[in-house]
Amino acid sequence: MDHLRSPSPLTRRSFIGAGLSGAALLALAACAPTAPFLSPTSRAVADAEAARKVSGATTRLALRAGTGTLDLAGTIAQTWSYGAVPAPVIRLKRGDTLDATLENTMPEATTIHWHGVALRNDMDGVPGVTQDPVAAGASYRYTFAAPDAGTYWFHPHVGTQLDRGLYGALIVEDPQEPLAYDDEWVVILDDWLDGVTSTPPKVFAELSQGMGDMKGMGGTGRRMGNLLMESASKPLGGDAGDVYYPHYLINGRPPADPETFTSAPGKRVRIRMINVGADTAFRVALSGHRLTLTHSDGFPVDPVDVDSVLLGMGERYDVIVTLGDGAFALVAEAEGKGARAFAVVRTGSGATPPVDLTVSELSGRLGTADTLRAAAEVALPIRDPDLEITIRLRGNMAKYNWSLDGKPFSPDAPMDNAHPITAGERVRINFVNTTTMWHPMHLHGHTYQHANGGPRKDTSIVLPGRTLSVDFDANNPGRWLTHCHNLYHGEAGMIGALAYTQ
Ligand SMILES: [Cu+2]
Repeated sequence: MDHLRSPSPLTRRSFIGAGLSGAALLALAACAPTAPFLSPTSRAVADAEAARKVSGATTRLALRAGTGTLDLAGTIAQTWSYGAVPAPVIRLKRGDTLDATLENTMPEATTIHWHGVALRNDMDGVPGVTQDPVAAGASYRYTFAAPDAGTYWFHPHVGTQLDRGLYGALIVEDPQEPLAYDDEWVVILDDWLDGVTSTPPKVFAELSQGMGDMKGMGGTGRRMGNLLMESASKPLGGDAGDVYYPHYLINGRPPADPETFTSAPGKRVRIRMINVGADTAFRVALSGHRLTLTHSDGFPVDPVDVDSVLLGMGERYDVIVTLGDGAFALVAEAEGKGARAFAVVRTGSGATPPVDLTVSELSGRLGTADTLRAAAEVALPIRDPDLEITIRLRGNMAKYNWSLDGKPFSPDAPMDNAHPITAGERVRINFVNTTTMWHPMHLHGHTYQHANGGPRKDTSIVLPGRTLSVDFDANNPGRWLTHCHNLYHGEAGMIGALAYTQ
């Protein structure tokens, strides 16, 4: 019955090892994939999607990515967008399915990443990891259930496309919304240069040359070409950014042509803030008002009253504000860069505030993730981690060699340095920032919780020289990136992966 015997691993190993020394054999074994990863199209991914509680409702829409223009108060910028900048807000209810067909009329391949959504892995929009890139002229259908209410957004995950006009808000409403408010505004913050002073690929090429020892930490907003030589921020622990932007936008509009939000005195408004910038943190305040911070990256927190809120790239905060009577400045300071985005809130008569209005709330109590606690209903049950992954943020401006653990991401072999995780585990990630710059670290497919009862989030500022520990439950099988959401740091290689084992 010899023909029924399984091939012996020993026999196979001795065949491979023929002629190799014991040490070489060990090295080979160390390189072999000991833990094959689940594929995005595996049964486990489909099963996880089937287990999601769905409402049965489906929202169908088309997103046409193409070339176009953006009118910046008379400056016409050539750019790429989903038709408008930002794209029209996509709204679902929790449990609804989104069925979005992307039509790519741009001159290069693209994808859409649904930032923050714990969705099925094969819809996560990461080329070479969860799908093939959508070629110029091709289409792709994204279909997934949105399991959690909250403020999310979408953008390409290809090259430097995010620093053009390719972004929009994805709002997942709670059918049993516990918050009481009269109105809701989406405030999208962006740093803009595309088609004005440069293009994102050119900026990345310049950055990639490295800045030598030229980069200082003294002042604010000194530039050289498209690069920022000085951009200091206290809450960001030093250097605030790398890129000079001629415009900062709220909902696609510069301060010279601001959006005006109208309402009435005494109304309670929920403001959903989203930082879609590539290289800019924003400090947001509404003149004459305090803000009650209620949600971080879509998930509720114990409400905290603040004067202003700091958002790194990719972060979202929801606030509730009770409006006064008059005209007010909604300002988003480009943190450490000496410029701002601006909009107007009007509930009555009065002169429109000037763009350069001194807004005292900007220097008041600042809401940041480390001041927040997860609301009880979304706090993770207390549990010791089964697995602890330490990720060291590395690199510097001189060489522009940003990486995780000194292993720059390889698009050709994206799983080479992936951290294996197993479904059901409580996983702790320690982001250790060994650099002299802050980094907004993002995890795909999960909403972790900051250690010691902190907020639920998917994108978190990690300050220079500091460590941020976050916990999550491995309950969404697949292959997931974790990366710096400074677009140019990511493009330089500051991307890693966590992958579920089979
Ligand atoms: Cu970074």
